[in-house]
Amino acid sequence: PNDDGAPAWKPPLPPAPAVSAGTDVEAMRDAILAKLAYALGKSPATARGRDWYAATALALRDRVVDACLASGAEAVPPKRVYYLSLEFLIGRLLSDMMGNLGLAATVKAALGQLGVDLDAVAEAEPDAALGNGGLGRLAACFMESMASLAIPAYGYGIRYDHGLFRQELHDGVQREVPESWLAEGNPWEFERPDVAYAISFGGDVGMTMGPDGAIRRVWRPAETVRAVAYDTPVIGWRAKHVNALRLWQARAAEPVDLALFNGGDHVGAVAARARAEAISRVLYPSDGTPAGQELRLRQEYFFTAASLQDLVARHVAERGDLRSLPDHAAIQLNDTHPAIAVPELMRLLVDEHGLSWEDAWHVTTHTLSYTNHTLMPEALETWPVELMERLLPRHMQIIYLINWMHLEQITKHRKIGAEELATLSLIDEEHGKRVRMGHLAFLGARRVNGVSALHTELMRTTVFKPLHLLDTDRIVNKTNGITFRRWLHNANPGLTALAVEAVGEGVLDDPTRLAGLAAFADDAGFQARFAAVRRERKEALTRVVRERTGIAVDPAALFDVQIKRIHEYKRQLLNILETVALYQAIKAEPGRDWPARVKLFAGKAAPSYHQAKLIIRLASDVAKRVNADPDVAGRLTVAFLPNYSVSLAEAMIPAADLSEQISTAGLEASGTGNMKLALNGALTIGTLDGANIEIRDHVGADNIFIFGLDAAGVERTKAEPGYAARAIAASPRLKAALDLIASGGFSPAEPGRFLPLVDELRHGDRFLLTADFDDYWRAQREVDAAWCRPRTWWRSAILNTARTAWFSSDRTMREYADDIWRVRVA
Ligand code: B1H
Repeated sequence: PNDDGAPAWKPPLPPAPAVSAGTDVEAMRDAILAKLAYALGKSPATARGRDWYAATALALRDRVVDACLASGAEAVPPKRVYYLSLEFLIGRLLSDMMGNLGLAATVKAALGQLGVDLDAVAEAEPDAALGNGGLGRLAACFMESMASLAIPAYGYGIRYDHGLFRQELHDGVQREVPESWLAEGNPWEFERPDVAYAISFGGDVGMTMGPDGAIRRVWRPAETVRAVAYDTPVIGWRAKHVNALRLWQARAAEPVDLALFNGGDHVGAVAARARAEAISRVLYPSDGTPAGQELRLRQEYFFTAASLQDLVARHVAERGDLRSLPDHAAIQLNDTHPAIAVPELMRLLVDEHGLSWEDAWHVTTHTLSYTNHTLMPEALETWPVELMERLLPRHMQIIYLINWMHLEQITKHRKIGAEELATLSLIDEEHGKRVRMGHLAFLGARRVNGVSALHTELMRTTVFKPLHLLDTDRIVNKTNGITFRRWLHNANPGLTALAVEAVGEGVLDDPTRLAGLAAFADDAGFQARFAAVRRERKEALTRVVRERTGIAVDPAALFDVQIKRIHEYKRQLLNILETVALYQAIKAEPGRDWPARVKLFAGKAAPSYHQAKLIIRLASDVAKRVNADPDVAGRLTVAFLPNYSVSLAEAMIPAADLSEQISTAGLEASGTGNMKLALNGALTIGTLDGANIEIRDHVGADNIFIFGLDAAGVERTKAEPGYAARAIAASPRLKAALDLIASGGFSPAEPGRFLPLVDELRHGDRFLLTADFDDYWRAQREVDAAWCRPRTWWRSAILNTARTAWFSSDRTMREYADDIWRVRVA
């Protein structure tokens, strides 16, 4: 034992044989060669990186199919989970598939025999960026965890031709370029032309008499498109189980209007087709600002209706009676984007399958559950009644009926004022009649969940308070998680190998064994190994930074990382203000021994979000001046990395020393990047917001830098008019930073460039940057001091890795399975 009494770091065990037998390698090599020849029509001599990637993926897909057949996937399980999400931010799949099949070393060796480098092959895979940020990435982590836990599940979404835009930066100005991830085909998916459904829009609703003499409604739609399924297998850890991600592509009912075509109108002949196919053309890059577009509502209904038809057909085929649907299916609505599932399932059950309203309502409210991901007013979906009536007339009738029964139920039992009734209604009458999709999802759901403890509490006390008081059991907390296979094993093999050496192979199956690393937190030898792993990732990231920005950074410096969508509430601007203040402080006191720091930013702004785009521009302009100033050279470097993606996250997270999680308290529902960074041993500087609170509870207050107002403090401060002006007046450091920006210090050619940002802070400051600035500065200087004491820094870093096992999405999925879905986990 060393002086702390902790067991000393023991020499590493001899590595286990990586590959079981040479014949596996040869079989894999031959399988790849066969795919190259017979599926791609190429020879090793003519194959490009992309061909090797496709051949390797196809060979691996065969193994996934074998694993699927071996796991008895054909059998009917007692209950399935259906995860409906408009976004699945998957990223690349090759290392996921190799890792979970246990074939990473085999594939590397097989390609090696062919003279091909696995890393280069992996780089040829485009990211599947079918999501905006945390919400979409969460869906992807959940899919992987469900497969690893052998929970029978389908993910349902849209197969967008173009995922999230590619971000180019031209002098700091974001330009959006379409991303074409399917341009050269997708070797992972299976097209299912036989799995197709008709999806209708518009028209009107008529009446008819059923055989029982009862009146029935018939929707007579004006337009119908086809939804065609594409399945991507999702394989679990150690290939135990395989699920499918089923994404729908929109196709026209008729590919061409032959009469128009033969009449010479070659463009008009395919106009209807273009309109239909537009539904699955592009992912909305809105992220938190309602798209407010008819096409967005068409997307939402399109994939929800196709998914419900699919699962209803499966249930009828397997079980016959739809009244038993809640026993065999649990449908999770990922935010309100699929909330139209509530009236659509009612319509299917009542209009198409003849159930009574009461039976149908019982089935619906015992099958659906809803996850809320934000309480920010601008992100809460509402749709104009007028638009709903035009696009989905039968659904609007059903919504009115649900609302009438819901309000009847309340007024039957107690007297209630008009004002309170208005807060409970599905229809918001204050902003022109609009349907509140959150309310609709709440009423249709058996369980409604928040994504962190704080966020769940805020759901109960703010937006959903009136509905919560009607049924206090409905809202439950399910704190988010991340899949460790991608975010630790695959993204950081060096750290994973170190953990395996220290606490044994079992850590790969049971992340709670990471706790065993705590015993080595003070061990100098272990700290050195931990630091060496980090150093190696930082050197790799240094090369990426140089390639993407031309900026040279020192891998010995503290890497301070803020990576997430650009949004005012996430407060990248607070980080930039601190950067400017630090720049001024170093210039004022050049003699002090300032620790070397590299500030790294990455993230995309919604194309129409002007303030967010201006924040990117400011970061770039600050980088330009700071990096060129010899007075701060070697102490402060700033870089904004373009085109943040899952793949870039995988490169940045293992290289981060400091994780910036600095949102205005109460506004970040959870965060998941915070978990990935802490797991990889970055220390967090953050507010008491979202899952940061739970991260602090796990890693310990000594191993995290907390600053700023908490959610209650934010509410109190907002109630004091003029707080921004007072805060600026009280902080010379903040005032000086704002003045330098406002006077064109970073934009001499256009001094007023950043006035919209500065003015917002001086006259409003909705996100309380001014209120938190001084405490943020204090916390950052604490970071400096801690960085200068390597023994305590690495101790904290190791404890972060050791104590974040609870944030595994396996834990999250077990909680959903137990409390929400009531499905057994193998
Ligand atoms: C989250 C969104 C979101 N919350 C609308 N809400 C979108 C809303 O394109 N849109 O219209 C897209 C995304 N995304 C995030 O969900 C939260 O901000 C994070 O705090 C949370 O970690 C994540 C997963 O729960």
